[in-house]
Amino acid sequence: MPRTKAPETWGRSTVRTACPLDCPDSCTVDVTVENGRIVKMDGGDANPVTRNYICGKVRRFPERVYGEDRLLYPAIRQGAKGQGTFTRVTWDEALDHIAARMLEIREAHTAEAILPFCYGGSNGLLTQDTNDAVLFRGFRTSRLARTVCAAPTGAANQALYGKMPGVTYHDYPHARLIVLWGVNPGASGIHLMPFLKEARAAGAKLVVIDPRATSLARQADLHLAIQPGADLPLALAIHRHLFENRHTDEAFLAQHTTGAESLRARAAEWTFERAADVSGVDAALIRQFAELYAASTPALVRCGWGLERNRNGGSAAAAILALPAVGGKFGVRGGGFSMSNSSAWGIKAAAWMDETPEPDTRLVNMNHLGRALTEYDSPPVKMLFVYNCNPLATMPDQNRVLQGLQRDDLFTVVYEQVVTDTCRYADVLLPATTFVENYDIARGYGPISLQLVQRVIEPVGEARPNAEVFSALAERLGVGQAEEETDTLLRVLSKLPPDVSAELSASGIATPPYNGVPVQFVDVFPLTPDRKVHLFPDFLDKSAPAGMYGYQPDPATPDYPLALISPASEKTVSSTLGELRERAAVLQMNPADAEARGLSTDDPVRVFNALGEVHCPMAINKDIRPGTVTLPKGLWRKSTYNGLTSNALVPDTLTDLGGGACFNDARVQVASLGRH
Ligand SMILES: Nc1nc2c(c(=O)[nH]1)N[C@H]1C(S)=C(S)[C@@H](COP(=O)(O)OP(=O)(O)OC[C@H]3O[C@@H](n4cnc5c(=O)[nH]c(N)nc54)[C@H](O)[C@@H]3O)O[C@H]1N2
Ligand SMILES: Nc1nc2c(c(=O)[nH]1)N[C@H]1C(S)=C(S)[C@@H](COP(=O)(O)OP(=O)(O)OC[C@H]3O[C@@H](n4cnc5c(=O)[nH]c(N)nc54)[C@H](O)[C@@H]3O)O[C@H]1N2
Ligand SMILES: [Mo]
Repeated sequence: MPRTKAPETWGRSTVRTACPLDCPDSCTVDVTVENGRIVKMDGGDANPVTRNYICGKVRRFPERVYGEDRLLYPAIRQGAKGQGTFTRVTWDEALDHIAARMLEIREAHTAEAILPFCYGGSNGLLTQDTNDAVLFRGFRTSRLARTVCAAPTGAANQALYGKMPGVTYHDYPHARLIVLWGVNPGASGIHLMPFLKEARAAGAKLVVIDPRATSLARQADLHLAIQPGADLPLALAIHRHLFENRHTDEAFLAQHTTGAESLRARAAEWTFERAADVSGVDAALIRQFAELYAASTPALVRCGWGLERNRNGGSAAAAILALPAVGGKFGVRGGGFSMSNSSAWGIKAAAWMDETPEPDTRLVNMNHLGRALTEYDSPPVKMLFVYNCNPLATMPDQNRVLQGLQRDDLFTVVYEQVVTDTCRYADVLLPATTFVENYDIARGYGPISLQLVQRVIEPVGEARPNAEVFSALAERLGVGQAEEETDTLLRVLSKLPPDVSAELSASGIATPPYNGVPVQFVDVFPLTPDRKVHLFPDFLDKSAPAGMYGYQPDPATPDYPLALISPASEKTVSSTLGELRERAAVLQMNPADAEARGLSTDDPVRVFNALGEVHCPMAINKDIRPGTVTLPKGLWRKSTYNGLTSNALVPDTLTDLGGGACFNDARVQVASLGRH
C-alpha cells in the first residue's frame, strides 16, 4: 500500500519516490529527510534507466520547495493586476469566493465563459484529468485543447501508427545507425546519453539534425545544421532516394502499409538539390545521409520535438516516422523509430473518468490564449483557472496574453507552487503541493515506466494537492464529492490493470509490458484500426493547409530575416525552476550575423519583430547556424532586461497538423540596444 502519512518528522530517513516532471526519463528519486525537512534528492536504482543519477535541476528541487518564491497560503489580490500584492485568506474563504464567482459567471454568461487552463506541471496520472476533470466537465466550462507540446508529433504518430510503442533507451546499443532528429537528449532527457555512448562504442554511427551544433552534434559522424522548419523537404528527399534507388522493402510495404504511392508522389519533387535550397544543408551531405540510412541496419531514428514547433511540424514528423517503413528498417532489435512512449502502456490517463463524459462545450486551443482573452465573445472568457501551467511564460504571443491577463473584468485563479509570472495577475492564488508533498503516478515517455510518487514530507505552508482542491470545489458546486488525495489515488489505482496496480502499491514500480524493450513489428504492431501503417492519411491531406507532406515556405521577411528558436535549457523544465535563474538570459548568434550587425559578445541587444521585443545580452557562438538565433525555453520575465521573453516574438499561428504551437517560426531582427 502507498504510505498514508509522511515519514517520521524527526530523525533521518531516505524515501524512494519518482520524478513526475515533464521529461521523458521519469527518474527514481531517493529523498533524504532529516527532522521532517528534505536535505538531499538523488537518483535511485528502481527504474533501470535512472542508474542512480538525476539531473542537476531536480537535485536543486529542495530550493524550490523551501525557497522564498514558494506560495504558502491562499491569497486574494489587493493592488492592481500585475503589482503582486495579495492578502492572506483561509482555504475556505478562497474556495467559497471562487465557487461564488463561478456561479455568478454561469448565471450571467453560461459556464463556457470559464476557461480551465493547464498543461504539463507534474505530469502524472493523479495531478491532472482526475478531480479537475470532474469539476470542469461537470460544471460544463469551456474545454481546453492541450496542444502546446507534442500535438503535431502526436497527430502524426496517431495517424501513421496509432501510437505504436517506440524503441526504448535500452535497445539503442543494438543500432548500427542512430539519427537524432530535432532532439537534444544532452539537455532534455539525459538518461539516454549512456546508451548512446554504449552504442557508439559498439560501432554505431551517429547523425544529428539540428540548427545548432549541440555537444552531440559535434561528436556525430554527420551533423546536418538545418534551417528551422525545413525538416519536411529533407525527409522527403530521403524518401525519394529510397524509392528511386529501390532501397524500399516492397514486401513490407505491401503487407503492412497503405499510401506508399501517394507518399512517393509527394516526395518525387524533392531532389537533394531542392531540399538543399530550402534546408540550407549541402546537397552532398544530404546524399551522404540518405546513403548511410539506406545501407544501415538496424537503423534507428529518434524523432524529437524541436522539429515540430513550426508550420510544417506535423508533416515533418510524419515523413520522419515513415522512414523506417519505407526503408525496411523494422523487425530487428534497435531498428525503427523512437519518440514519445506515453501511450506505450495502453493506460489512458482519463480512463476512470468514463462516468463523467466530456461535454460538447466550446473547445479553446491553448496556443490561442491571448486571442481568447482579448477577442473571444459569445461568451467572452470571464474566468481563467490556471493550474499545472505558467502560461505567461510558456504560451505564444506573450504581449497578447499579458494584455488579456490585465483585463479588469477577467477573474483569474492561479493554483501554483511558487509565485510565477502568471501568479502576479491572479485575483485568487491557491498554494499547490510539489511532488515531494503529494502522491502521483509518474509515467515515463522515453523508457516505458510507471512509478508511484510518494508523499515524502508534510505539505509546506498550507499547500494542498490538486485532487483535494478540485474535489472540494466540485462539492461546493454540486458536481462531485470532496475527498482525500489518498482516496483519489486508490480510485485511479483501481482503474489500472489489477497486476499493475498491485505491483505499484507493493513496490512503487510496475514491470513494463514487453519487459520495457518492444521490438517494432515483432512484439508490437500499429494500433491503427486495420493494423497497418498509414503512410498517407487522407483525412490529414484534407485538413493540412498545404496538404499532407506539403511544404509551407519560410516566414522570414527582409525586415525579420533571422529564425529565433528556444531550445530546452539545462536549468529549467519548461519554466519550472525558472525562479532559480539569476542572470539574464543570453541571445546566441553566429559570428557572421553578429559581424553584419556590428555586435559582439556581452552587447545588450534588442531582438524584435512586429509582435514585440526582447532586451537581453548577446553572445557570439559559432555553434549556431547562420540565420538562426537562440534564447532558452522557459524563461521568466525577470530573466531579460525588459520583462519579455522569446514568446513575445512567437506568433500564435498553428502547425499544419494537430493545432500545435509554432515557437520556432518566430522571425526577428537584432540590433544593438546601446549600453545597458
Ligand atoms: N532540461 C530540460 N529537459 C526537458 C525540458 C526542459 O525544458 N528542460 N522539457 C521537456 C519537454 S516539455 C519536452 S517537450 C522535451 C523536449 O525535448 P527536445 O525535443 O530535445 O526539445 P527541444 O530542446 O525543444 O528541441 C530539441 C532540438 O531541436 C532543435 N531544433 C529547433 N528547431 C528545429 C527544427 O526546426 N528542426 C530540427 N531538426 N531541429 C530543431 C533545437 O536546437 C534543439 O537542440 O524535453 C523535456 N525535457
Ligand atoms: N518559446 C518557447 N516556449 C515554449 C516551448 C518552446 O520550445 N519555446 N516549449 C513548450 C513546451 S514543450 C511545453 S511542454 C510548455 C510547458 O509549459 P507549462 O505547462 O506552462 O509548463 P511549466 O512551465 O513547467 O509550468 C508548470 C507549472 O505547473 C506548476 N505545477 C507543477 N505541479 C503542480 C501541481 O501538482 N499542481 C499545481 N496546481 N501546479 C503544479 C509548476 O509550479 C509550474 O509553474 O511550454 C512551451 N513553451
Ligand atoms: Mo513539452
